[in-house]
Amino acid sequence: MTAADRHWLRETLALARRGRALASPNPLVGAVVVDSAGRKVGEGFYTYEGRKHAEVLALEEAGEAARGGAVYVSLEPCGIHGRTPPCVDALAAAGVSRVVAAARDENPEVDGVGYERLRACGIEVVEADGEIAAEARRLNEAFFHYARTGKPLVTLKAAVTLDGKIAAPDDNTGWITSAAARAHVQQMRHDHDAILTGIGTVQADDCLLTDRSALPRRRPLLRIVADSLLRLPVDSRIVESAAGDLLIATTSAARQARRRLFESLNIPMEIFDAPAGRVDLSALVEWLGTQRIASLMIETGSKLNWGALEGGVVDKLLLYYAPKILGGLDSLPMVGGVGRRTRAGALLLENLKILPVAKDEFAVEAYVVKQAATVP
Ligand code: AOF
Ligand code: ZN
Repeated sequence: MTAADRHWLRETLALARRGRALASPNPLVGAVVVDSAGRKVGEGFYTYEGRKHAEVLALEEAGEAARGGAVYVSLEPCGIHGRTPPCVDALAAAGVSRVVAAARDENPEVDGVGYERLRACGIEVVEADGEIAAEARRLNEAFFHYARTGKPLVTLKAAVTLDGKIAAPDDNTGWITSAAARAHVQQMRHDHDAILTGIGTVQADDCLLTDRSALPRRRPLLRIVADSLLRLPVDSRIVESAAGDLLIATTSAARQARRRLFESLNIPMEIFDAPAGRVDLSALVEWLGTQRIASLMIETGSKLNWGALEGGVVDKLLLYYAPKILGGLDSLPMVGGVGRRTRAGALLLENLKILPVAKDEFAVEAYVVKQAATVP
């Protein structure tokens, strides 16, 4: 790969990002066509409603100028018939001589097929590696996870003090982290299809859980409250602001009268029964996959954080740390419940990354090591 290749690939990544919240449950993809003289003659990015893949949009813009040129794309071009004909056919028909791609398509239906078919057509294929490949992979990590498992990628987000506390015993108003960290969280909500909290958090915080990034999105952020007994107050802000974007995950133990009340408010409920009257989070996550939800973030309290981690549904953590210490045995830890009783039994994390947020603030991103021990 040349410096020019890297430059154009970076541009495809920027283009792909223009599809944020507009492409799911399909991938974020950007493409650039460069003619044989090294000039950009076409570009495109994917949106689900627009249907046409990024490569096709870029080729359409380039027209005849694509002949003999190169196509840069943030994701391996598809070699299959889906909602559209295969992009490899469009690339071959356009007479492109070279394709440079930032990441393989880990969608099992597609993986590797695109490159193979392009090479079979006599087109030179260059696969990126290093930083750019990692960034491109990361851009579609939820899509890849969803394509592989049929389930959304689940990210647990929390804002904590340096000693891991999320709430003080005597007041629960205001925020732990700064405005900069909260702006990050809004961007994160924007990148997700759904968000989950628990009834306890709604009762304590009267949270809204909306995407307030002010950026466009194809589907509203689906707000989900896990509420086994349907105790959700009808005058809570989350219920009052519901506009087809609120779902209650409940159990069959909830009273009929409460169920009828939410039915009369047109708020959908789904039953996911687990032992001890709890909401079955694994079943919820699986069901969300059938609803074409590719990413779920969890923003909740100690109890549900534990339930989600112990239940093995969390794939990834994003922890925002504030330069504060609360201390005390009465303040709430990020993860409550009974916890693991031995150090050897601790939940393990890997691939940690520290993300700078503001002066004296950072976030830690980490992936949950899937262990047999998390399966009850
Ligand atoms: C996209 N946009 O720009 C590219 C994709 O039939 P579809 O449209 O649902 O897409 C089938 C697959 O094509 C998709 O899952 C992905 O693996 C691959 N490439 N998809 O939506 C694009 N280049
Ligand atoms: Zn395609």
